[in-house]
Amino acid sequence: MTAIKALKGRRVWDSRGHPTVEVDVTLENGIKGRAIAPAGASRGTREAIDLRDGGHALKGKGVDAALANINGSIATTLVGLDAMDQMGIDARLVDLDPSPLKDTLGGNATVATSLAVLHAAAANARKPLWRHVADSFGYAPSIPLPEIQIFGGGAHAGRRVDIQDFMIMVPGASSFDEVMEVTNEVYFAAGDIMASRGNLAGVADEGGWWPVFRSNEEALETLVAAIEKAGETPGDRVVISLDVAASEFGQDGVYKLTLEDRNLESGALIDLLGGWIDAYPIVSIEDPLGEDDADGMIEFTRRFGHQVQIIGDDYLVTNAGLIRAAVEDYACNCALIKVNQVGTVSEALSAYAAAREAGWTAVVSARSGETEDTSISHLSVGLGAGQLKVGSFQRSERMVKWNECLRIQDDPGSGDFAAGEPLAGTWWGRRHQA
Ligand code: 2PG
Ligand code: MG
Repeated sequence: MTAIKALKGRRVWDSRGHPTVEVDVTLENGIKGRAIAPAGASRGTREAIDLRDGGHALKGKGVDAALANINGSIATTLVGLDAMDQMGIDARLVDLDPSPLKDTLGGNATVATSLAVLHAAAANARKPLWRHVADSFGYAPSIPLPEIQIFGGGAHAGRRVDIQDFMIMVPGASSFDEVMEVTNEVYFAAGDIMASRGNLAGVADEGGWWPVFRSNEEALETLVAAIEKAGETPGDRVVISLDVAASEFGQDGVYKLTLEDRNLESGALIDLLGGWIDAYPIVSIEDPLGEDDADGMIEFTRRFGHQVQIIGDDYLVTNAGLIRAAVEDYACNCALIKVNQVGTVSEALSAYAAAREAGWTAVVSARSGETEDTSISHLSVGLGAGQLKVGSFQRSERMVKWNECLRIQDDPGSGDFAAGEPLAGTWWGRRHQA
């Protein structure tokens, strides 16, 4: 037993310049752990809330109430408890705020606390975080296959295109370094193409190029051109992954494509995405339909689940119960894991376990509002999750997480690079790994 001696929350600032909360945990022996809460922009309605102060100051995003909870009831409850008992710590946080969305304490307060305790416990065990996670929760570590954004969109780019993330994956790479190298080539090739067409307009929230396109499909065409310009054959070593984030532009089974000025019913959106799967080397699609469109998700997965990875983000919100229901329905075949969606490490681990028990793949993911915190790089390695999504290939709150993976892979025992293994169940896996 190593007791928590003190817990302190402070206000720091995220990659969008908004306030967020950081927690320092100090153990009785002086060892410390620290974590920062990230923040989403395209948030599921069933995810833990970020407690914000509202009002005019700081665009309503002040975190005084969340900090008061950390420095008040959370500190009072956790001081004296064993930091090595993550499940016990998280259970106390849940006791303190049993509301489904953590609207009393705030998911931002609980996630920073829970992760800071995990960091302190790892330091106390004299282990890097990834190894502490692997050892404590019984997983075999591996270096993840990244999903890296080339163009932003949706809520991360002033809704300039409807689709939120146009990403690449490099499952044909033989190392994480090779993924970084290929991504650099494709990312800058995409920028060069946009510059030459006179439509380069900066970067979006996660560092991907700001999308000046006339249609969603023009983004896909440009992405294919960028892969080719980088000297690659699309669909070979490099493939495409999309986060449609459909809840952002659809409700009650009707989807409004603003850029193309048309409304699509669920079935028509499924057909449109299916056409893209046929025409482009797409291997993974996240939230193809809205969080309220279970029938659409089930139909989409029935039609395309044997070809592509179908990720639930807003649809599952890192919630073990929702994942089990979606497994039952076959409404997707992969879970996105964002600790702050559910609010504690233990609950995120339950969600991860539920996905794995079903034979699903999983992607550990950042939020669009991020910081220098690298916890998720360690979680993806320590859980052997196989995949990691942190945004693009620019801006330090993104690069710090890719760079951390490069450091972790030099640690003995951090496992092999997952490469294309997580995509074994897709068309890519069947073509390349037979
Ligand atoms: C997502 C995330 C990250 P946000 O939808 O997967 O891209 O976005 O953090 O805004 O929810
Ligand atoms: Mg998403």
